[in-house]
Amino acid sequence: MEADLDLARTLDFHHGDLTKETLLNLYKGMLRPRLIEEKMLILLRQGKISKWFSGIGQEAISVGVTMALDPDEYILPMHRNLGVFTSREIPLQRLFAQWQGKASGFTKGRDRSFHFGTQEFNIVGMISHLGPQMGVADGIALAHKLRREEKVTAVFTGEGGTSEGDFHEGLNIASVWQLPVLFCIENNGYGLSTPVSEQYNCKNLADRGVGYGMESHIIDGNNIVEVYQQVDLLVRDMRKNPRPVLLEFKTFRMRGHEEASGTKYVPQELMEAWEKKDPVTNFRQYLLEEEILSQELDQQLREAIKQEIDVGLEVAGAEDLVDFELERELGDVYAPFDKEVVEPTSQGEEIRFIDAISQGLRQSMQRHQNLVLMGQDIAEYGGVFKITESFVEEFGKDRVRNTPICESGIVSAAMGLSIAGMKAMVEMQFADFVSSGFNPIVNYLAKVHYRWNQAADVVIRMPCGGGVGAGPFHSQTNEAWFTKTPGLKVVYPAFPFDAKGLLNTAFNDPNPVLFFEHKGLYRKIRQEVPAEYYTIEFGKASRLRSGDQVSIITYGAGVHWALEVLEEYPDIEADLLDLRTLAPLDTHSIFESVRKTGKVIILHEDTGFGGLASDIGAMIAEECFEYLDAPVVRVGSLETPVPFGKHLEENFLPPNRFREKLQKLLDY
Ligand SMILES: Cc1ncc(C[n+]2csc(CCOP(=O)(O)OP(=O)(O)O)c2C)c(N)n1
Repeated sequence: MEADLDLARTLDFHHGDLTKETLLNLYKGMLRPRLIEEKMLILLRQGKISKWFSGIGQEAISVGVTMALDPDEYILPMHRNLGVFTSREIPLQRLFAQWQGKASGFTKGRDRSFHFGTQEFNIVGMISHLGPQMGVADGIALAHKLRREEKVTAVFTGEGGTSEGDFHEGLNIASVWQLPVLFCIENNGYGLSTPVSEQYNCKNLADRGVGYGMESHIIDGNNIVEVYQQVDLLVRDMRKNPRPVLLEFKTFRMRGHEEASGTKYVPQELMEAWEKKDPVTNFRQYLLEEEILSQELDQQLREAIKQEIDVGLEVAGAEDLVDFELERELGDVYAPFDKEVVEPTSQGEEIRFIDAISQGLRQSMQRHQNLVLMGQDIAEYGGVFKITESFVEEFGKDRVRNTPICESGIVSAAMGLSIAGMKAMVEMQFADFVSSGFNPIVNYLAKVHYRWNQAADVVIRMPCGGGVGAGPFHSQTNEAWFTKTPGLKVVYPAFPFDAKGLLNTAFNDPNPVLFFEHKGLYRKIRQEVPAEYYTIEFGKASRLRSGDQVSIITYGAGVHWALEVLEEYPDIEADLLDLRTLAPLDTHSIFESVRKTGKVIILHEDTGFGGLASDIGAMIAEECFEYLDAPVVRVGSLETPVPFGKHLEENFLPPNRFREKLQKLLDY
C-alpha cells in the first residue's frame, strides 16, 4: 500500500513539456482516490461500509484519462474508477452519501457504489452487466458527431468485460460509424479470480483493434505521465478527426475483486513485482527527485485531502438514511410525461396498418429534428417491411441509419443518444430478435430513470406475431417479456388509426416504449386514418362493442379474431375491449366491463402461462370477485414454440379454442 513511502522508483517518467503545475495536479489527482480508498479500507474493517471494489494501483488510468478530457466530455467509468469521480471534482460528501444510500448521493438510495450517472459532472456510471457501457458510449459519441460538436467520449472496461459480446458490438459500431470514442481497457490481470490466460487467447487486447479496423495502442497504465500525455495527444486529434481508438492499459489489481473475496489465487511474486510499480509512490519519488514536490508540500497535500475526507464523512454520516415513501418510489420509475393529446381534425382516407405506421413515423421525424432511426436495412432498402421506404431521401442517412447486426449494441447506443439529449428509434427486424438486445432494454433503459433520474427516450419497434408460416423465430409475440419489467411502456395496437396515434405518442413520451406491430395486420387491416399528425393517450382501452353478456378483453390480432367470432354469432352481446396499451394498462375499463357483465374471457396470441391474461385474470379475481358469475377464462396459444407447418400453426394459435371457450363460458 501507498503508506510505504520509501519504495525505490522502478518507473521512468519523461514529462516532456508538461508544466510543473500539471505534474503536481496529476499527483494530487492520484493522491485523492488513494487516500479515500485507504480510509474506506479502515471503515470496511470497522464494519462501517459493506462492500468495496478497490482501484488501488490503477489510479493513473482514471486520473490521467479524466484530466486529459474536457469537463463537458462524457466519461463512462466502471467499478474501479474512483479517480474519474474525484477528478471531476464531485464533492466528497456526495460521493460518500451515495455509497451510504443517502439522499444527497445520486440515486436516492436506490443503487449502490459507482452505479450511477450524473449529467452535472458528465459521468455515466455502469450497470452491473459491464458491457452495455460500450454501446452507450457509441450513442453519446454519435450525438456529438451528428451535432458537429468536437467532443470525445471515453468508456472503460476491465479485460474480463472485453469477453462480452457487448464489447465487440460496441467496437464494431464505433468503427463502422467512425465515432469519436476512446475505448479504455484496464488490463489488471484478473477478472474476479480468472487470470488473463483463461479470459482470452491473444497476446495483447489492443490487437483486437485491427479486427475492427481501429487504431489501438498499449499504454503503461501505472505511469501517469504516459497515460496523460498519450491520451491528451489522441483526444486532441479525435475531436478534429472523429474516429474510435482502442487503448489497452497494462496494470494490476492490487487487492481482491472486492475486499471480502481476498487474493489467495494471485501468486505472491506477481503482487510483489507490481507493488514496485505502484503509480503513486513512483510518481511521488520522481517529483521529489525533480524537486517539483517537497516532503513538506507532500505532507500538506495529504493533510488537506484527509481533512476533506473527514469532513465529507462527517456530513454524509450525519444524514439520515432515505425514508421509504411509496408514492416517490412508484413515481420515479417513469419520467414525467404530460404532453397534451393532439386531436385529429379530419376523417382521412382508408389506408393499411403498415401505411399508418409509416405515416406516423414520418410525421414524428418531421416534428422531432433530434430523432434518429436505427435498424438493420432500414435506409435505402426501406426495412424488410418497407416502413422506412424513401425516408433516406427526406431525412438523410445521418438520421436514418443502417446498423450492423448487433441488437444489444444498438439498443445501448439508443440509450446513449438519449443521455446526450436526442431521441432514438430502434427497429427490430423481427420482434424475435429482441432477445439479442434484451439486456440493455430490461436492465438499462427500464431502470435508468428510477436509478438516477435519466430518461431513456427510446422507441423500439417490434414487428411481431404469427399466422404467417414463419416458424419459431419469426413469429413470436413476446410482449410479456417486457410487461413484467417496471420502467418500460408497452404498446400493442390492432388498427391503423390507433397505430399511428400511439406511435406519435411514443415519440413524445420520454420513456422507453416497446411498440408491437403485428405483421399479419400490416397489409390486411385497413381503416380511415387522418392524414395530419395526431396522438392518442397511452393507458386507454377502446371499447369496440358494448354488451351485457360477457366481457372479451384482448389486443393485437386477438381483437380481429374476436370480431370475426362476434360476426359469426351476432346474438352474442359482448363488451369487447381492445387494450391498445399493455403498460400502462387500463384496469379501470377492464373492471368496469367485468362488473357489468359478470363473465370475462381474456384472449391473446401469446402462449398462456405467464402471459398478460394471467395477470389480468388475477386482478379481476382480486377486484371483481363478487361480480363474477363464472370463472375467469384465459385463451392463448399452445405451450409450444410457434410451429412452421400450416396446420400446426393454425392449431397452435388460439382462434378455434377461443370460439369453444367463449361458448362454454356463455353456457356456464
Ligand atoms: C454479465 C455479467 N457477468 C458476470 C458478472 C460478475 N462480475 C462482476 S465484475 C466481474 C469481473 C470483471 O473483470 P474485469 O472486467 O477484468 O474487471 P475488474 O474487476 O478486473 O476491474 C465479474 C465476473 C457481471 N457483473 N456481469
